[in-house]
Amino acid sequence: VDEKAVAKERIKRLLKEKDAVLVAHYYTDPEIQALAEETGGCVADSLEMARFGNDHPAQTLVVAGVRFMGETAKTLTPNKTVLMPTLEATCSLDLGCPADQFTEFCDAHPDHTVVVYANTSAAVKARADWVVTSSIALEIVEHLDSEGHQIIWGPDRHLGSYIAKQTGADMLMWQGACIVHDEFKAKALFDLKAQNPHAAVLVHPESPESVVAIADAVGSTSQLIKASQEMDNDMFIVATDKGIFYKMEQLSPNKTFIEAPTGGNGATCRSCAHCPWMAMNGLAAIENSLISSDRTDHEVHVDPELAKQAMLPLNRMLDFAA
Ligand code: CIZ
Ligand code: SF4
Repeated sequence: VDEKAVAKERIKRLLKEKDAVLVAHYYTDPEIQALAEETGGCVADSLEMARFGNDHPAQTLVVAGVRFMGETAKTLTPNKTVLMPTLEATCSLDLGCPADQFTEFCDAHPDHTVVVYANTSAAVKARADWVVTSSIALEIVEHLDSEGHQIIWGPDRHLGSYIAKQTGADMLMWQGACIVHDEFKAKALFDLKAQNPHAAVLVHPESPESVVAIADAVGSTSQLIKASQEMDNDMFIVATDKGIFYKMEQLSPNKTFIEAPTGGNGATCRSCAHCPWMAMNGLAAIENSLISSDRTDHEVHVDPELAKQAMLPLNRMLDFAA
């Protein structure tokens, strides 16, 4: 018997029984993204995940992604039950930006407008004036800059530098990084592109500036997926989590997608183009989240006071995007 197929059938039945829908991020493993699609859920970036969960009629959301995505879902839809395959799936950006320290940083610059990336805890969002995802960060910072705001940006320093460079905005930077994107190597990428001159290089701006500099297209997950469809190249070198290949290959089955190098000469890296926390969203964990009578390892709770505060900058982003 195909154990995985059997597990998938059990999950499909459980989702129906519990009035639940599976929402998966582009960085989860291909079989999880396929399952979300087969069961009428969605595969998306963090902004679209939040919107989908909000709009979908299901009473329970199973969020296959990382902790901040579950917290955002709970913040926006407090009346729904939000489950995660594991609450231990975190993010180095979230971990590297503790709310108390970030609050101190903001308090030291009270004249600044605080813009935080979606990859943060509800407590950090609660201290912010704006939340942004990588798909809308440029437009929002451009808008704030045109109104003369000085900006505090957190937590990803590479994304922040990229936006500051593109917009010319005055930005004070928190020094966080994503352990996956931080590993892409410019020299090796340059060489790989030279060996494949017909290939286009797609880069997520959480990557180092030297890697972004080699890109033919820079953007969020959804923007890179769009670029892979619209550009004429038959090959793409992709500098973001390799989970994204599932959607790129599905949409362009005749194109070839290869990973951007994460270390020179086969050197080891901590997380070779795949987020270790996204990888925790396996079939068994999803099934457990739906059957456990004890939900302490799965159910997302956000303090209602905190949620009320975090909702303001989140809704500002959603309204701006609408
Ligand atoms: O790197 C991440 O975690 C991303 C790109 C999240 C998202 O979809 O905005
Ligand atoms: Fe965080 Fe990076 Fe993983 Fe995204 S890929 S969840 S930014 S550690």
